[in-house]
Amino acid sequence: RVSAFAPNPPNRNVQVKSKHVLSTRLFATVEKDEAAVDAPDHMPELRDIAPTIDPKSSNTAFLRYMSDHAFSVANNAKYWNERAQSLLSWEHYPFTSENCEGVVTGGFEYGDVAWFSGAKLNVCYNAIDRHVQNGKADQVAMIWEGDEPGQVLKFTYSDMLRRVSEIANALKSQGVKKGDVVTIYMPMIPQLPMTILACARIGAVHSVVFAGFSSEALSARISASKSKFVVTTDNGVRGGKTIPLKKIVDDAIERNDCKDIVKNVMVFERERSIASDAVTADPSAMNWISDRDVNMNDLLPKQRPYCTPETMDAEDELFILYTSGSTGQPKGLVHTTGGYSLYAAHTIQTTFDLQPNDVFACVADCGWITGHTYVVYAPLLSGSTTVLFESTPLYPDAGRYWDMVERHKISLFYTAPTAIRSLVRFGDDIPKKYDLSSLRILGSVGEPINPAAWQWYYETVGQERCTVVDTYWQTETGGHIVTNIPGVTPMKPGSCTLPLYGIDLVVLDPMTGEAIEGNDVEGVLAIRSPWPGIARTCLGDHARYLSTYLRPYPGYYFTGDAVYRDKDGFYFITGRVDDVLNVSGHRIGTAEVESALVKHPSVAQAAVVGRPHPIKGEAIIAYATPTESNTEDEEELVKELRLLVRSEIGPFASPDVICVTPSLPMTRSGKIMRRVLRKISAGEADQLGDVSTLADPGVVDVLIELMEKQA
Ligand code: 6R9
Repeated sequence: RVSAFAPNPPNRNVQVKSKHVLSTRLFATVEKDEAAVDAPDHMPELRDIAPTIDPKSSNTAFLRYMSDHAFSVANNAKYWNERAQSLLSWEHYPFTSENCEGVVTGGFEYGDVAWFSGAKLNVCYNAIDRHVQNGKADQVAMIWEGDEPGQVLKFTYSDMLRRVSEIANALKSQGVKKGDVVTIYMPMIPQLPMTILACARIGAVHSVVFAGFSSEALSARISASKSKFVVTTDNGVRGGKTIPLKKIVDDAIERNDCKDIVKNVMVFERERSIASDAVTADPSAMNWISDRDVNMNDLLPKQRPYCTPETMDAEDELFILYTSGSTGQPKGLVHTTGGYSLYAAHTIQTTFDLQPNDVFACVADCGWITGHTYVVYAPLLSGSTTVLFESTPLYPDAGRYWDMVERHKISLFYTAPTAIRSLVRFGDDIPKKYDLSSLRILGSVGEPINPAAWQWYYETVGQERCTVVDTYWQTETGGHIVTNIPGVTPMKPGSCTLPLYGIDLVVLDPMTGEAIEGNDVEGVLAIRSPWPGIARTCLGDHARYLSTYLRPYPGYYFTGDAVYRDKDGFYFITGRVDDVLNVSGHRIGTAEVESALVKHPSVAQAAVVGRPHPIKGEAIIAYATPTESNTEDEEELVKELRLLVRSEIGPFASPDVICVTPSLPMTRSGKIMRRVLRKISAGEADQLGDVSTLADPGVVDVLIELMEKQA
């Protein structure tokens, strides 16, 4: 059993001093027979383990949270106006504490939200220069932990200023201008965050593509963003394996219309970038295309190590990040300069109680939003020390994280439940071998954390001394939106607990779209009013932005997640309601995998569903029906399909099971009944429910038999 009220470090963060307006909404109790309301069926254990919270016994910090939260929601513009002035340095800030009119304009009707428009700042200046100017020139800004343990580089804030400036000037020398999109396809070497910041410095819009994506996926993202510039490395190294990134970039540019789009590929040599004594790689080994490719390691020594930061409007685009949705096409979400950076700084300081002397290790890859916000922007905007981790939790063994915690005296550690689950298997002795006394707060992100993983994280890693923060958010939200706050709000295992300041969270009835009041209720999760970190549009497709997020429930931002609000008002995310899977904390659209499968000439139709997986959260189960003319051997076909998914999306999207079937469960109107496939995949064929609308009910038995063979 875990205690809900483990000792929390006091939060020294100063929130807006508000009049104490007590929110009653959180504890509005509903008169209902408690036993009559079931927990979401796939999370029964959570209800079991989650203790009841008696509001009367709540500490003052918690009561203060409630009043601050209520204040921040009721006075949205005023609240963020204060945060903006205290957390960022603006070149020009047209609002005053007395007058915050215009701090936020637009809304959810047209999706024309703008924060602080007219205000000017540079995010890179805020992440580096101001710390150099304020006495932190020699403080370590970034610790790089390479793939091999002990392969460490440290960069002070003044090192960062020089390095980022050199890269910024190198980008300029290649013709990159304010507003240009720069695609970054790089491994987790120091030059990755530095290139991100260099783009921000000169006002270029970065589009980081996770280096696990295939050449086709990279190509689609370059093409969609019309990105003339690509920055990459010769190779990436992870878990001892070398990945030829430049070669993948070369292949990507051969695909779609990228040959006409990409003018310039800037290549870092990984070895030369991390070791000053490394020898120059042989250009012929890198398939050098002389009128297109530029060697960054040759270019950098020629650059002046100072570059003047570009003045940007708060609403200028800062970056694009592609994420999966319910169609085959990934969405390029656009984040803007002022709102995003404010939200990054605000959330890390609130959720992680981040202090300047903290060593913050978020072990996510910079190719995902978690890496953007909590490896790069948030810790550096806050003037602390960030850790950049190139390897995996299991390389060279399952003690890698804890070894790193000990060596770097990491105080705040942030990972995903899937990584925790993969380590639990190796037992308690491994973390116990290391000195973990530097740890203060442990974070979880990406998917709901199951009780067993939570307990292990809290007891074995955190030694019942550290707060575990379960941070719920999305690529679209820019930063945390629902999480407990150390020393302020209580932990509840499996629950991301309560909304952060400024987030007006609602549970909607999925059918009527009405907000559901009271507690012990289920519905879909939505937000009532804009916050600074919200993505502003989908690149080149605002209609898609509206139809995905703002039109499904008019007046609200729709997260796509289902939620249960328990009797204490605490939130439990119960899974996505769209066709998006969460595999090892990675968002994968079933439609993306399906469109990859049907590219095979022998496949007539494909359907992809998720099924619970003990480590990955969800496993990908694919069903494919062969064309009538297909003569291919089944085993061969499955092999080819697997390769196809790897080459269309990336190895991380490779299905766990590919089942070749003569037919799929279709309704008479020709729709695939995924509900049926999900149940069969999960081995719950006895709970199929109503299948009377199936065109051919006989298909069910065929599929059950096929699935049993797979197991
Ligand atoms: C940050 C990130 C977003 C989706 C989101 C939800 C799931 C993230 C969670 C969580 C339960 C948490 N999710 N954090 N579910 N508890 N603490 O992961 O962004 O890749 O865009 O995924 O991940 O389903 O909608 P992204």
